[in-house]
Amino acid sequence: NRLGILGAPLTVAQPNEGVDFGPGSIRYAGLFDRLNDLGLAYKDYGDVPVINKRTNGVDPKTNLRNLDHVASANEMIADYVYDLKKQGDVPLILGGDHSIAIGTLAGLSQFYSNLGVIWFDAHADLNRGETSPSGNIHGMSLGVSLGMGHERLTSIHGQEAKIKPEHTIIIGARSVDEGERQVIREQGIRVYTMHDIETHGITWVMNDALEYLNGKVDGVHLSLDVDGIDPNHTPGTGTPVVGGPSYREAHLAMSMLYNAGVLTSAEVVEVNPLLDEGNRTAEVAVDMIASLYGEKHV
Ligand code: DIR
Ligand code: MN
Ligand code: MN
Ligand code: MN
Repeated sequence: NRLGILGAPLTVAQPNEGVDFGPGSIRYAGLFDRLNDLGLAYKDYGDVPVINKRTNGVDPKTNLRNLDHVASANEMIADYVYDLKKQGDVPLILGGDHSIAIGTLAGLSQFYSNLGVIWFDAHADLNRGETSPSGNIHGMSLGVSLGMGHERLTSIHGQEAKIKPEHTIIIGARSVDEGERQVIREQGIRVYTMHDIETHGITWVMNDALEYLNGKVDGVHLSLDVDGIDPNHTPGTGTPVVGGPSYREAHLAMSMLYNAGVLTSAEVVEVNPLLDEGNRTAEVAVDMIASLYGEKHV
């Protein structure tokens, strides 16, 4: 099927300006050339016209920043993803900060009753206002999609949870808050930490993750936060965490997803060219995307 590419340039769910240029920086990093080389059909739907307005600080009642704008932007993103999917295209969403997963998964949820989610990230993004150390909604998007958090966010495209904890996998986690740990334990979310990657290798981790989802899900969505990769390779991102998977490990994870043939949608988020060295983080993002859609080096 044709790839449907959609930019979601939201930035106000985290503190750094510039992640709104993520979609453009990924396009300029050679995305279309690489897809052309793969002989892949695609359509670029352009960017969702989100409004990036910041209010002053955290709302003391909710401990959330910019809730109104994050919620209305994600409503719009959900609609656009829904329409793209309705066309029969395979969604590839370019962020934007990671809160856009709220919209992506809400839009996708109408097409799947048991969507598997692979959350490749240094963080767990399982906070809610009550547990967040920052009030930044990009650290809450996985939780919101699981039905936890402010009603303005969890109710986008329907009240019910968009995904299930037993179909949710986090890979690369190395910065997890106490409240998030509790959610992981209570909900039984599968997490492959850096420790697991080092102990067993990325090949084992990916095979184990794929086996875990096998037979239980009717689709698999990859949510790739570029801060999941070691910041030596992806310095252009707002909340880098040292000690992540190498370029090669991430690259292999992507090609294993391709080889498994299970992927039904993907998003790549948190590329911030204003924090980057040249455009290298977007270039790594494009390498990962190419690998995800079947690029081989010979
Ligand atoms: C932290 C950082 N756990 C928070 N989260 C980030 O603010 O909730 N997520 N950076 O990507
Ligand atoms: Mn994230
Ligand atoms: Mn992250
Ligand atoms: Mn490659």
